[in-house]
Amino acid sequence: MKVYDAATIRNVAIVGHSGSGKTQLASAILSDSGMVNRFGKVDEGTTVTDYDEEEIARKHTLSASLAYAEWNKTKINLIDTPGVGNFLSDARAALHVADAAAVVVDAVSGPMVQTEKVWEAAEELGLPRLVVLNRLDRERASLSRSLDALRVVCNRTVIPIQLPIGEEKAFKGVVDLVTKKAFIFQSDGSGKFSEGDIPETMTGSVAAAREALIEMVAEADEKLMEKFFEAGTLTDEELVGGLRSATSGAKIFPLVCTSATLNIGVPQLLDAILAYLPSPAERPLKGVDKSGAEVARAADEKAPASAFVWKTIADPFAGRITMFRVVAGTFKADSTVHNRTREVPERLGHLVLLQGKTQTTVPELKAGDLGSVAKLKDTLTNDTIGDKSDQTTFPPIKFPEPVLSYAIEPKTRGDEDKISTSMHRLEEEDPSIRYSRDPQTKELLLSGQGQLHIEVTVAKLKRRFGVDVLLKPPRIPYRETIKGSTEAHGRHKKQTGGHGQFGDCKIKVEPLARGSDFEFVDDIFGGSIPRQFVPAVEKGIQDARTRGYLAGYPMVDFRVTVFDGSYHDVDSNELSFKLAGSLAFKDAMTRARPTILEPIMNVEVYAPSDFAGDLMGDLNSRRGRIGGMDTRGITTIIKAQVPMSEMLTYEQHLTSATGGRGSYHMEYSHYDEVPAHLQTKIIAAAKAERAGVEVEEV
Ligand SMILES: Nc1nc2c(ncn2[C@@H]2O[C@H](COP(=O)(O)OP(=O)(O)OP(=O)(O)O)[C@@H](O)[C@H]2O)c(=O)[nH]1
Ligand SMILES: [Mg+2]
Repeated sequence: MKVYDAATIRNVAIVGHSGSGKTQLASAILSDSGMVNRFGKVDEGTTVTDYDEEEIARKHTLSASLAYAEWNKTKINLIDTPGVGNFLSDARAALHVADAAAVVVDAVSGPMVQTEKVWEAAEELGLPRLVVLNRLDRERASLSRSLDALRVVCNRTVIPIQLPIGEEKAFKGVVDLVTKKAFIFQSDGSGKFSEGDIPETMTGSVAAAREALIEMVAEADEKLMEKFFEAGTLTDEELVGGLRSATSGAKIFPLVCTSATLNIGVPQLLDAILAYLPSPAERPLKGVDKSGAEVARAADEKAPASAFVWKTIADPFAGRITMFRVVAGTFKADSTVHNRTREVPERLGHLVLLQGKTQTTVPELKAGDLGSVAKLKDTLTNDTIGDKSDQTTFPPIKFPEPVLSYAIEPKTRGDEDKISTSMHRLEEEDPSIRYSRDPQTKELLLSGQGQLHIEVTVAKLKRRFGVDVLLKPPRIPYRETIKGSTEAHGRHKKQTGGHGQFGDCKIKVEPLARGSDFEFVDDIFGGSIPRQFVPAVEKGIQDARTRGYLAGYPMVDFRVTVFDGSYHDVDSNELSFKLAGSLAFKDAMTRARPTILEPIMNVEVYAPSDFAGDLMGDLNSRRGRIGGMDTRGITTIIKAQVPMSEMLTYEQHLTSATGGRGSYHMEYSHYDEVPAHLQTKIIAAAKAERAGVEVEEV
């Protein structure tokens, strides 16, 4: 494989809602550019970018993967990303290292909830975007309806640069509005096409669409606007130049038309990527220098080397595979680099390009390219590696906090250690999961973005690391807090015979604002509790609060002030004051009006408008608070806040209620008090669960 310089590279993240055809599109691109001999199909499990067994079995991309195509002497790096909500963090990570996004949209459903999410993520990064309107061969596919919705959901400046020839089953090619050429494709999926004149029936619509495109391009640039007013139109040259700079500047979002399964429109998409999207040479990346000042790093291959790690794969055989973008300089195989984030040296072995899972070694990688390396020792996702003289680091990708936890249990006794080491490897690969141990029940907890995310993680654990675990029902991370203030007293005394124990403290407890967690204030004057024992009081209270009071959930959002106490010269020790602290906490809880908090989620539901009434009724019955409703074309968007405990079965409900045409996105919002009648149930359940599990000490 050739080594490319920045000007002959394009880095494109393929993003969009699940099922819009991203993976199939990547497959068509690889086939049309001659990178593979066989046109892989998602439905047959033969695509390059969905190579993982889990992806093949589920027919969904679950992890971002890399591929590259050579087109007109330019290397197009593609990152195929997941569209399923649970896995969207990988799409966000990909956008961080891409210079542009291809936002794939299903021409039947139009933009959906994850389309909007990835659009927002690209917007935050200021990324240029092409909209790929795919699945135009399907029944009820529509450019005009999709465009109406896209203009509301995404941006007013989404503008077709092509029109489809033929509708639904008869979709057979595209008209390029810039060159006014028509491309008619063979129906065998070979991607072969013939060039011809615009079909007569389309001359009117093509002229109108071209006019709209010219106006939009003129509007994006003052000089062009003047020319447009003078001449009433733009020359072809002005149109191409204007479209390129407006697209690169993320002012205009050109739309192209495809069918990824029939392989229609794909070569024209590649032409558009080359013509209108920027190369890395045109997009310096923002980093920070040693002093924390922002710096822009241009893709200069002669500069000191610097690369950003955006993804890590935990392979039990090949070890860690580290995927990075060379931001500046040149990386050479078999060399030593410096990890700037951790300040440790790293030895690079083979540098590889990934075509799905297939690795090709290259002697070097230049600025602007995406590459990988195996078996790095200390480097993880979000690190910066490079020349030791280079002080730049790049801002980390923010991964979402887990929203749901399941208890897991090894199927084979004694597998705990194996679970722990394997889970740490998987955490390196996927920073949106968390593995921990429940302080109350001592159960192993696996936390992630949703049920599917957890199931996939458990499947990976089994397949890659040979550890089989049992998934228990999801747990809601309830919290406890107090609503009242009170003073309380705790005294631990054991002075019968031998060396005694004596600890005694008085505390005040008071509620704090939501999200403040816990504060401890030492307000002891005059030595009523000797200095060295105050931390023991705090420790006793800390231990007690993590065990909760009502139902065993950690108590948060309150302050404890220790203001008095007494001690015994001989019998007082740390343990006694710890126990006194714990007793004072329990005493306080009898009067501080403890209550249970539950996590509330921000939920956005997208569905065809006919379903809006039913879906709102359902959200209400889930104790949801509807925050707003919006109609965008044929789609209604409902925003609501719903307790997490009511959302566990939502996925199944939405699918069956809308025949699979609805989608939703959910993320953690805040904690709120659980209604009293439900608290009773939670307390009873906690009691039942604990009976026989653990008897509290003290
Ligand atoms: N009729 C038709 N089907 C398509 C087209 N593109 C993709 N499909 C089918 O749609 C389904 C989903 O395609 P994928 O490429 O896996 O979609 P994706 O966007 O990668 O989905 P995720 O990986 O879940 O985000 C598969 O069954 C494809 O065969 C198309 O242009 N026309
Ligand atoms: Mg996919």
